[in-house]
Amino acid sequence: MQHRRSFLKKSIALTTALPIFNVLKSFASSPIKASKPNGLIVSTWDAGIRANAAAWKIIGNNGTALDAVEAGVKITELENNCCVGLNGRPDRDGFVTLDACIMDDKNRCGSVAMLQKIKHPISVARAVMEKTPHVMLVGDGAFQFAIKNGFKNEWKGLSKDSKIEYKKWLKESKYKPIINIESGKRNHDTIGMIALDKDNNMSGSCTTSGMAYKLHGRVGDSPIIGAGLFVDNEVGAATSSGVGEEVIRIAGTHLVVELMRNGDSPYAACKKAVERVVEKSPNNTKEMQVGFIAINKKGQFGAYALQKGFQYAVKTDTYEKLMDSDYYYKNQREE
Ligand code: SD4
Repeated sequence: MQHRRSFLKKSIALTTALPIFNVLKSFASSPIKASKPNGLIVSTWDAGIRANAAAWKIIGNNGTALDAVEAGVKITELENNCCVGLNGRPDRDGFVTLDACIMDDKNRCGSVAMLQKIKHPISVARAVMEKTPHVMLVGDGAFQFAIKNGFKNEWKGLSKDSKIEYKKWLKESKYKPIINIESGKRNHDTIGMIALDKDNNMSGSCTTSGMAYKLHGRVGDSPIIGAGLFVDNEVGAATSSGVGEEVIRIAGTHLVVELMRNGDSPYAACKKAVERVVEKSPNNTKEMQVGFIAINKKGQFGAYALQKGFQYAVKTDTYEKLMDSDYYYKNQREE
């Protein structure tokens, strides 16, 4: 596994090799004047670096964005430090329940929610898309479908780290999502990835164990097309991370794509979607994180979040970098 510091060194080296990127502030959107990249992958959080590398093996070899976004996030579904798959944190009753979805350039989409015991929910979501007339399967139905389609029950109980964290949590049993989920050495519990391949087609994927210690049965934004992920091959693609309820409320990624359709850059569209969260939420948005990332058909990318700390990983044929997203609550977080 690549250490973040060594990656950052590498990205500085890459930035130096590409003068046009030197003028970028780390949270800026992609450069308007840069020529269109020959393939582009953007994904949420620092785990995105490793996921992008796996996805690039496909796009770099003229593969499809669809294959790339599945292969990329499968890497994250196996990691222990990212809490996305079966190593993730449980709900309040001790069950690890997984949500995932995928969408391609032909408006096809597939999704699973509250799926248990399966290592690669993203691949089950793809099977829903490709093998059924439906978009979404949930719970035991999703599990039975997975088993019938060759997936294995690979549940071996809570991971060592999840067990320790869960025991600690049980002492107070308070549901209080932590901004950027920076608890201990394991952080985040979601990866969203959006990609443009060399044939100029886009796809996206999103997979998560959901908010830690949620109510049993709770489903977040990540498996919901138009909330956690949306792709329109004529326009662009977007995915989200953070408190899913806030993203669902505004149909977040559909909003981002529609804003891009109306002429906004990926950065501007993500920013407006975050502002919409603040405007519409009945909750205190100062106490939570929501972040969006987006790409468009011109190969530009952008991101915006409620709070400091939202990161996203970008990969093209000549460029790779972990970016700090711009964010809404500047004064509040910097005080
Ligand atoms: C959810 N959006 O289940 C996910 C959680 C997340 O980083 O993104 N965590 O609401």
